[in-house]
Amino acid sequence: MKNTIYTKDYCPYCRAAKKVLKNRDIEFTEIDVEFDLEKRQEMVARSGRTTVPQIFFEEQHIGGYDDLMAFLSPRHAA
Ligand SMILES: N[C@@H](CCC(=O)N[C@@H](CS)C(=O)NCC(=O)O)C(=O)O
Repeated sequence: MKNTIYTKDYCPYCRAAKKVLKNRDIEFTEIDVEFDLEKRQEMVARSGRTTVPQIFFEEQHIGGYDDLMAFLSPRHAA
């Protein structure tokens, strides 16, 4: 499974999102867009958003940290 998280180094939401994914043994590829304009443009094109993190499970856009928590919550799974 190719999951992707677009991040910036200084971003606390990115660190929190990565911690949640790791705690749940969800593998991911991290793409740091802080100084990579091409990858940042890719993130905006895929997500329609300019904030980080932006998280994808395969091609499904999950969103940012708040969206990830909602997506992984038991209520969502029920
Ligand atoms: N509610 C959003 C908050 C995301 C957010 O505020 N990210 C900040 C960095 S921590 C951001 O992207 N700010 C604009 C920027 O750094 O370009 C989430 O849960 O992901």
